[in-house]
Amino acid sequence: MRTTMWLCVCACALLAMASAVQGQETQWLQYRSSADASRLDAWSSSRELEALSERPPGVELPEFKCDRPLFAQWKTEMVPAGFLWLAMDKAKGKGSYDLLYLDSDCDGSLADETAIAPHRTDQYRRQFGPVKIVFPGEDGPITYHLNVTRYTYSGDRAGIRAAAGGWYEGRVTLEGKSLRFLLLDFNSNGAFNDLSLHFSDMDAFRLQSGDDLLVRAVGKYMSHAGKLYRMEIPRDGGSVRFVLAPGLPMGQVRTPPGTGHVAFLGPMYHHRTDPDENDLCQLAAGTYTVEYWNIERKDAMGKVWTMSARESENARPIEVKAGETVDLSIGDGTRADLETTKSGKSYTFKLKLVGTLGDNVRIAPKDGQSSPRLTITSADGKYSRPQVFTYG
Ligand SMILES: [Ca+2]
Ligand SMILES: [Ca+2]
Repeated sequence: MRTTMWLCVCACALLAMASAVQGQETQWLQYRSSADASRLDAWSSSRELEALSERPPGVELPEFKCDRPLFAQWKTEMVPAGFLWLAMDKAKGKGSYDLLYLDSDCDGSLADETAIAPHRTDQYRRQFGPVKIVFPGEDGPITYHLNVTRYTYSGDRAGIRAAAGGWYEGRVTLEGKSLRFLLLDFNSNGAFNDLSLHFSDMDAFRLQSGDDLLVRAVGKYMSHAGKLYRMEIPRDGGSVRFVLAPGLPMGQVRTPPGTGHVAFLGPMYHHRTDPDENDLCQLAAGTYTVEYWNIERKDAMGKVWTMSARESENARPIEVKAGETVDLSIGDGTRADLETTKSGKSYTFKLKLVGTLGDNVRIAPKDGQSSPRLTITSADGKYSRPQVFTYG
């Protein structure tokens, strides 16, 4: 009996050691928060909230000091309603909106909340946070923080933005190596495992070993050092588990000659790679958008030009099927769209390069800047003047 027990204990210990070496066990992360989360390693993409002037019906409200408080919904799937209410008031009853109420206990009421003053104020902004929110969770309450900004620029440009103020970090073990891991609620919706075809609606992680830094969107999988791992992250983001995933169905993408670097983004994984000598990229079967690409070509004078596109929200997805090759339609076929608007006596010309996937393309000489030119000539030819476009 005693021998059997010892054998069991030894077997368990060996199993634990083996999984620790491979990093395939659940690895716990520590939660952090900051008003400056977006300025630290823990960046996120802030969300514009629609500011409403009408009082939301059925919501208990505090006593406001101003006549026209503002209201907004912050969308989060971490509460059954799918959003939390926030309101903005004016401490002196007039002037700027400088008090924030946020439904921090997720009970649907703002009447039980304490008014929060901004931690930073400048000519254009009132910055609040990090505001602590406690989400209800199946295994107990979940702490999260949100940073809220009220901005007022000149003219009509005023609004409310919300950005994640909390993130997770810790040391994780992968293939026996200890690495620094940061998990970011990039789309600022309270959850940490959002998968998407677009940057605007995904979460992200950073994996660092010395100078070797991997910054990627969260996916069902992760590509690291030539291997694919299944990546398990719970909705509330408290842990991560990497499981080696050999044998995933793979397809390939053929890129045009001269493609230097290409990045694919999708729910499967976020993969940055260089095509091989046959212009092919190996990719797990799935749907992706091309998050980045660049192509170098020489013109007739021998000058090298780079064409590239990055994070194009309108880019059409591509489908990679197991065992098949899909041709990537980038570079050739890019068209120039010239948009003209008239305001009073002046005209504004906007030049946009649109790729065949709908991506925003940029062309520049490899060794410097060059702006496109537009020459405007009158019908009788008496007026002719070249103009240079500026970026921005
Ligand atoms: Ca409340
Ligand atoms: Ca998220």
